[in-house]
Amino acid sequence: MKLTEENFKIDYMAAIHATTARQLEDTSSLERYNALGQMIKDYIGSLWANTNASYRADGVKQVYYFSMEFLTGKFLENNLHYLGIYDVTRKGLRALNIDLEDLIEVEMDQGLGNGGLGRLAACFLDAMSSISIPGHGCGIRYKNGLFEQKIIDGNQVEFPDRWLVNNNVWEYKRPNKAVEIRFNGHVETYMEEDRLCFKHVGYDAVRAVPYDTPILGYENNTVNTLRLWSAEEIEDIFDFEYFSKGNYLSAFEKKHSVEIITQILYPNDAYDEGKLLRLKQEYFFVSAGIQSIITTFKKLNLPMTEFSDRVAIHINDTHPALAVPELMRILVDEERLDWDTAWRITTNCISYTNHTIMAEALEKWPLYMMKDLLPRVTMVIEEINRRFIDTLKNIHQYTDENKIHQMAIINDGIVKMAHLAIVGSHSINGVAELHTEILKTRELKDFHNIYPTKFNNKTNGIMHRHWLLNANPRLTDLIEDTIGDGFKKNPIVLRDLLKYREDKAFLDKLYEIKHQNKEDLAKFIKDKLDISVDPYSIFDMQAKRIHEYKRQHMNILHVMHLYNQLKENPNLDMPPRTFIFAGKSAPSYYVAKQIIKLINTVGHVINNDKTIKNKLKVVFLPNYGVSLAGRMIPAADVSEQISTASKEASGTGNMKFMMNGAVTLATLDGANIEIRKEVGENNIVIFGLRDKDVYDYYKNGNYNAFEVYNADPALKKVIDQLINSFLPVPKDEFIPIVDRLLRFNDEYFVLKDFEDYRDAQERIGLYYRNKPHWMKMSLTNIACSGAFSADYTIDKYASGIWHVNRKSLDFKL
Ligand code: 4GP
Repeated sequence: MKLTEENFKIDYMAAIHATTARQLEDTSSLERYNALGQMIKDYIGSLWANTNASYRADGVKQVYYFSMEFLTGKFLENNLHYLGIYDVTRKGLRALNIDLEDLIEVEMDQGLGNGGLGRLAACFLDAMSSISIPGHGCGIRYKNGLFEQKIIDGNQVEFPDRWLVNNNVWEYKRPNKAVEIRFNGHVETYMEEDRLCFKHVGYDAVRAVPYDTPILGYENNTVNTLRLWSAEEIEDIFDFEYFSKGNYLSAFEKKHSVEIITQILYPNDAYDEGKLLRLKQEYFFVSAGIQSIITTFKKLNLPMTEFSDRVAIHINDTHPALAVPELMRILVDEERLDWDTAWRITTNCISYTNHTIMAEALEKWPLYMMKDLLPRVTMVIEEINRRFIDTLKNIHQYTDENKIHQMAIINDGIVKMAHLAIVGSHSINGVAELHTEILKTRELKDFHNIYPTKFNNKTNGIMHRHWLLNANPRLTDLIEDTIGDGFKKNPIVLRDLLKYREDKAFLDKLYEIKHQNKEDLAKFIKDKLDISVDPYSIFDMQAKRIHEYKRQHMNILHVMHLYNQLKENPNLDMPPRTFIFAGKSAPSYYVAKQIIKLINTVGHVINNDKTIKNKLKVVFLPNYGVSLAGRMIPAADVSEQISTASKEASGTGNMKFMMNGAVTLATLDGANIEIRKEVGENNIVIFGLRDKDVYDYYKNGNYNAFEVYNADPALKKVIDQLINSFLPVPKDEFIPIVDRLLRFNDEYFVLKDFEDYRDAQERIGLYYRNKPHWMKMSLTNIACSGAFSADYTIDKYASGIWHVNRKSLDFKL
């Protein structure tokens, strides 16, 4: 949009007065931020209205991306860039003596997600808008996002994330679009014109109220919607009888029991099986979302049979899998379609992405619980299951009762959400080539046998405009000066940078930018943690949720090994290294929390040891989230992607780091494999077991962790140091970690891969010391990262799964 500095100032002063009723000089940073947000939201308003009007006028097919998590982070900076008014805003504010950077800092992260899956959903929303796909998000407006992590005495301590405390300037509450969600009660049957009908009675009703946030496309006037649902009482009253008697707690009891549905986001990675509240949350937002989609569809005045021509519903992992029976319920009970027609529409609409093969993440619900909470929906699932088993027997001629039992949606009193999602959708995709292969040939093999064409791969992607343009303005400027700004809309053209591989002047500039970013991060670390790190050292980073399969403990054990070497020989010729960790552990995942404690304890020892001459430092940056990632990633030299092969479905941090010029140190797992294909094997450092080795060990049971431990003195030494008073903690503190590695035979092959990892780290050191060589590797990573833009991923979802068209043609891949 066009905006002059003068007009900006006029609009901004009006917004200050309207939102604060104060003079500018009397306002706080928060008020100034809110005024700016309000003003930008006003600018967006007409674009948003126009986008929706044109979708409706043309009756285009629209995508609804259902996700329990949307980790969107902040909006202000992005919205300014996308409207093309970042510079004028900055200048206009400067003229009023305000720093835009300060206002950007004030915004709180919208952290409504745990990690990869939630962040991916946010990147996908951006990409849908930016490549002009009519596509919206549907989720839950949790009052508290993922907990805030503080490190106290080396331990993770969780605090509530009150992201709404200052009001959320970007959302619109739309009470007129509220819908009713029904829980509990029972089902009555009756006949109507020869048709057996079902009625849900005696239920408890809850009001689902939508809050809409605009999702802007990049300079294309498209504004899609992220609709998050909040639970309220149907009639917002409290019990007056209790109140008059002074029993205030009871007076509000019902209100609280309803509001609790959207109070908190469940931390995952240690999935609490059978948590009723979680099931309530899942049905709550799925039912609300589908009801609102149906209302929108009905405005087109088309027969219900055309529903799947106009609507695609995507379920982000199994959490929204109740979309299958809920859509069936509405089509059959309320729209009076016959079962087969309803089933055709439902399966044509719904598609499903699997994000992990970790057993603990596979959702299962006790049948009795589901029946109690969702009596009619459970009947629908039972019918889907009955028909599915029929198909297995009659169409696929299955006679093996055992196999049928295993594949059933319901067996042994348990409802399996992955099976429901697979049976009820037309597309099932994995998120990287290897992951999809593993789904097809191992984890979901039986389903792949009967539905070979449903399975497909869509390798994840990232929002390059966020992770490059917003996070790394220095690098962005250099790229723009060198190859023009085409990469902003078409990131594959970053490949043009490959021409500069031998250009010393260019590589020097690249080095200088990385160094400045490292200086900035070093300052941040000093301010935050009072640890001095050397910006000339290798910044080696592992930033992601803490999990044994991601093997942060292998990383810190290697750091201990380097420390041991330095203690033996303080003059050891080794490039100085700073190991930087960040990530949250699920509060109930004990070993993961011990890993955090271990990193901090080792850090404490190393960082305070003067004898090693600052050659080694360890930093754990607390409260990893979108904003912190934006500070860290541009400063990374090395990106640690060291999961046990086969366990990391894709990873997306790996893509963000490479885009900012870090060299990946990786196992052949998830999207690391595709990264290697893009950059070539000389520009990535690979080590460790392959997925096949891992499966062979599991199958043959011939791995013996003790043998590996006994055979490698350096490894034995660091493991022993966990429990021999080397670390300043009680001797039994880290026994759970050692037990997992030895007594329980090292499920994730940390010991097995240790030696190879050590060698790989040595190679990293050698390459880094050869500066021109290193900068070429770094440049190659940046140049090849465009392929991982979510714009391309979404383009493939649109054509291959959703069958939707781009609404405008102003963007070409
Ligand atoms: C994550 C996977 O662990 C990660 O490999 C992948 O990149 C990401 O999804 C997006 O596809 N899974 C989750 C989860 O976040 O909660 O299962």
